[in-house]
Amino acid sequence: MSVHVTIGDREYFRGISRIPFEGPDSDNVLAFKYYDEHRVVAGTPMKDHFRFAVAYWHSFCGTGVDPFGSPTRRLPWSTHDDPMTAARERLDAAFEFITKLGVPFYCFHDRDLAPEGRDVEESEDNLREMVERAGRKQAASGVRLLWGTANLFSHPRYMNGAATNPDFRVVAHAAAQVKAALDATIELGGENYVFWGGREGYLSLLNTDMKRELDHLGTFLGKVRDYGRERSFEGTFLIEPKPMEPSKHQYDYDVSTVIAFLQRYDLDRDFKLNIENNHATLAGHSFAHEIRVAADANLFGSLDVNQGDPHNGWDTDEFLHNLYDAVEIMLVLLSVGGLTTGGMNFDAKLRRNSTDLEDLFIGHIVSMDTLARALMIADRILRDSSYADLKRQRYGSFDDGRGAAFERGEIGLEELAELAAELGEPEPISAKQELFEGLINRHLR
Ligand code: XUL
Ligand code: CO
Repeated sequence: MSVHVTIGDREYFRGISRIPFEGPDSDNVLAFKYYDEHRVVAGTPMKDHFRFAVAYWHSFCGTGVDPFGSPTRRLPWSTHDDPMTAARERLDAAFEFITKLGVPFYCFHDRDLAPEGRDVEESEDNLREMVERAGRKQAASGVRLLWGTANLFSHPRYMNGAATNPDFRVVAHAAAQVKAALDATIELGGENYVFWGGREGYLSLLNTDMKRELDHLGTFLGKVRDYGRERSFEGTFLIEPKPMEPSKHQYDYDVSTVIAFLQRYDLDRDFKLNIENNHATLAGHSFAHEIRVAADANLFGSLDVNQGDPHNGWDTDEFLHNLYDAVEIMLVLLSVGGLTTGGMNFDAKLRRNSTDLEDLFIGHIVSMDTLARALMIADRILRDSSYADLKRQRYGSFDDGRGAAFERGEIGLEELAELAAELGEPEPISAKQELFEGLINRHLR
């Protein structure tokens, strides 16, 4: 990737240049210790294993504001009162950051890139101008768009939902916004288009016709798919599950719920899953579990990499730094064949009291190094240890004979029942969980 890009008149991250790879012994906080984009692991360069993407919203719009307090971070690219001037400066800062970090992709909501106007027309004009500028930045830098999405949750009109809103006029507004955001994604060569159902859910069943709302969502997504395919969008449509927040009960609760929804509304040929770690843990699952569920249904698409805090129950969107979790994720990813059109988007934000500009680099570097190190560990576990064999052996009784016939669906219930008597009481076979856990720990270096 070329580092020589036009970054506007101003340099926002002064004193920081392209982040180098210096290896595990480096003490330089602004260098990669494990992420070496060209290093080949399991036959693929690291860069292609991860397809890392910077999240526009947290990284360039996040001020540290929370329900209890004002912004803590002054963003030098967001000082202008005119929202379009601020948007142009934000784009300069974003491309300066992304190229200095050296990641291949970015992701945005329409409203991160361009401010909402007074009406639909002005909003679309704003977005068109910013898309045109972003296109020039992409061409100059080689940075690509992993996915675009529409913010259908911030504006008060969406307080009762967007595509699931009981008011048809709001559904039409949501359609206008999705159409413009999908046009923008197509224009910028986006490889995917994401739906996170921000307020698609409900607060009280007393005033909610759930069946009707879900039918509307199914119809809406089908129409978006038809529009995109007619305009030769070949990328993947993705749904990002989350169990709660901001709605009490979100319709896209978890991966299994979304799979059933996609199948029910005949969307499973065009839509896949964008899975986020902190959303998985809020649903009571692990990230690895959710990836596996999606992959087993051939519906695994992309990842929002972050992590929650194990001691509380909301979406803290921390930069992923838990090496043990990362190893589990990479074990699953390697065994399901990795990412295709998807990538790893850092849907993560700095803590409110991390206020230096360099912290944004440090958060990303730590996460990229964690995942890169986990990739090498997972690769070693799969290649040099008994892990895969031990797991396979647990199912050995289905490899031949009548177990294999059962797997092929050739043994009916009566015959199965007769076999129980014939085979006698089975000797217990240990699941060896502690052995598996120890085996993973031995390779954590
Ligand atoms: C919210 C969330 C979103 C989506 C995109 O929890 O994860 O940022 O990733 O709308
Ligand atoms: Co997300």
